[in-house]
Amino acid sequence: MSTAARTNDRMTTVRYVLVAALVATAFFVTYSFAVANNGNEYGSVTDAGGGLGQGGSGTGAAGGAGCACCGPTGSGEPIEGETTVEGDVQRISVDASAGYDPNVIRATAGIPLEITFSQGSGCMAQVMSRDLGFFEDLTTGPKTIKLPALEAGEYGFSCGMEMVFGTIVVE
Ligand SMILES: [Cu+2]
Repeated sequence: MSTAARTNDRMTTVRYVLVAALVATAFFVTYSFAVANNGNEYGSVTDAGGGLGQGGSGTGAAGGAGCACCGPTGSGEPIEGETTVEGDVQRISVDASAGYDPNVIRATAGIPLEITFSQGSGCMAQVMSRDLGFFEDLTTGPKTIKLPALEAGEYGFSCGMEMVFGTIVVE
């Protein structure tokens, strides 16, 4: 091999090494970007969880944990309760500290209904009903939901994330 050829060889090797280094760098930078972006995406998902939190709870993680600890009353085992008619209104109190107690509210048709939900947190931070059109935050204390006289039927309610349910049976 001549000196010139050997130099050429070395140049080629150097070129390969440079290209390899460039490729590696490019790959690494892309990878870092991807990881960073992924991080952001997870951030957004968490934010969305917080947003849903208006339908759920403050943070997604806490909400999930809260729901898991809603306990046996959260599993839907029926606990019946009956309203008390006082004058021209019927009332009932529901303990929303760990699932709903009662979770089956028996009410009378044709009499306005007031349901007082106790303070709730985590999974039980909000109470809502699509059937009756209410959504209340229970984190600051008990809330009384005033409903008009209802027709006979079954009306559902649930926690803000719709994981723990209750029923109002109007007869
Ligand atoms: Cu919930």
